[in-house]
Amino acid sequence: MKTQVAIVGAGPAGLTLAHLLHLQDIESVVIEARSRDYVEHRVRAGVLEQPTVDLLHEVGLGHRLDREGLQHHGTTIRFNHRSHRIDFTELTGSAITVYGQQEVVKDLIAARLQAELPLLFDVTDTVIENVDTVIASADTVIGAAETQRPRVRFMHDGTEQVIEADIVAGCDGFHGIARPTISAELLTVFERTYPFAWLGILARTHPSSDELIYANHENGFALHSMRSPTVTRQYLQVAPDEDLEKWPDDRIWSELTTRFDDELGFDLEEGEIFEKGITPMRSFVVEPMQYGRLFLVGDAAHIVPPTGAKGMNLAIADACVLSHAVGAFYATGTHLLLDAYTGTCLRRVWRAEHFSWFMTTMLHRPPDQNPFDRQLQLSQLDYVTSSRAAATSLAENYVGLPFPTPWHWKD
Ligand code: RFL
Ligand code: PHB
Repeated sequence: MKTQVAIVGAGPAGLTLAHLLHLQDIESVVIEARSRDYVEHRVRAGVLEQPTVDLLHEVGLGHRLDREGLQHHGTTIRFNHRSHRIDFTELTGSAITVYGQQEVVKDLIAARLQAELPLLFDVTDTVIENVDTVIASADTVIGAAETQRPRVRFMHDGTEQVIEADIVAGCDGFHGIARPTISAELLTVFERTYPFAWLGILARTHPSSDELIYANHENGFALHSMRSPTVTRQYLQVAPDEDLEKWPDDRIWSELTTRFDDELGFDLEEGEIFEKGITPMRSFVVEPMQYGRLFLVGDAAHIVPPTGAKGMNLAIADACVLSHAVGAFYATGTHLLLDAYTGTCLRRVWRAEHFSWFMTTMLHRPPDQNPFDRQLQLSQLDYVTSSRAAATSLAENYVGLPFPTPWHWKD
C-alpha cells in the first residue's frame, strides 16, 4: 500500500487526523490494533471543550453531537460540605459539552467508512521503519527513492502488509509502539505520578445534578458526571493499588453519597452499575513530539490526570495542528510548520498539564497530607470559589483555550 500519511491508532487522535487530512484531499491509511467493536465501546472521557466542539461542527461531525451532547454552562465545586458554582458562560462566554469519547470515535469511524477510505482493525505486530530521513524539502519526500520512504509493517488477516508513506503519525496512545520507535536518548521525559487512582462507574441512574460536581471530602475526591439523562458516570478517589473486589455496589453508593453530601443534603439516585474500572493518575510529557518523518499525536506524547478533563481534547488539538502542517507541506512544499509541530503543540499541552495538575492537587486528599498542605488546599478552594478573577482563570482553562492553529491550510 502506498499513501501520503500512515496513521497508527484509531483513537480520537488518529481518526481526527485522518478526517482533517481527507478534507484537504490528503490520503491516509489508518491501522488499529483493536476491533471496531472494542474501540467503539471503550469507556473513557466525557467532556468536550468548546474549541473541540467548534472543530467537530466545522468539519461536519456536529449532527449527533448537537442532538445527544449535553451542554453545561458551569460546574459545582464542593468542599467543607458547601457547594460553590462556577459559571463558565458568564465568566468566559463559552461552555463544555458532555458527549462520550466512544461517541466521538463512532462518528469519526462512520465518516471514514462512508467516504470508503482505508481503516484496518485488528492489526498485530506493527513496526514503524525508516522514519529518520529529515524533511529537507518537498522533493526529498515526494517521489523519494523507495528505500528512503518510511514504512509501517503489520499483520492483518494472517498476512504481512506494508504501508509506504511520506509521513507517519503515531496516534497509538500511551502504551503504543510509536514513541519507543524513537531512540530513548533523543527524548526527554517529564513525569509525575500521584498517590491515588480513580474508581469509575457507569450506572443506569438519573443524574442528581444538571452539571458536574467535583467534591473534596475528608474521605477523598468524588466526581458526579453523566453520559445521558439516564446514565451517570461517577468516580471515587481510591488507592493506586485498590482491589475492585473490595468495592461491591453498596459500598460504592454509600461512599459516593457520603462524599457528595453538602449542607442541604444530597439526594443521590442509586441503580444498576454496569461498568466499573480503576484508572491510574499520571502526568507525562515527552519532548520532542517528532523525529524525522514520525509525529507523535495525543496520548502517545503526553497524558494528564483526568481531573481537568483534558486528554481527549489535547489529542484532537494535536491532530488539528499536524493536519494544518501537513496541509501546508503538500500545498506549498514548506516543511517549516512540520518542523515547528512540537513547539506549536507543547505550549498548549503544558498549559493543560498545569491545569490538570492544579485541579488534581486542589481536589484530592493525598494519604500523607499534612495540616499545612490541607490549609493551602482550603485556601486555594476558597480563592477559586470566591474571587471572580480566580474563578475566571479556572473557567477559561476548563472550557478550553483556543487551538494553536486552524485545521485547514490557507495560503
Ligand atoms: P487512545 O484513545 O489511547 O487511542 C490509541 C489507539 O491506538 C491503538 N493502538 C494501536 N494501533 C495499531 N498498532 C499498534 N501497535 C497500536 N497500539 C495501540 C489503540 O488500540 C487505540 O485505539 O489515544 P488518543 O487517540 O491519543 O486519545 C487520547 C484519549 O483517549 C485520552 O486522552 C482520554 O480518554 C483521557 N480522558 C479524558 N479526556 C478528556 O478530554 N476529557 C475527559 O473527561 C477525560 N476523562 C480520560 C477520562 C481517560 C480516562 N481513562 C480511562 C484513562 C476519564 C478516564 C477514566
Ligand atoms: C467523565 O464524565 O468521564 C469525566 C468528567 C470530568 C472529568 C473526568 C471525566 O474531569
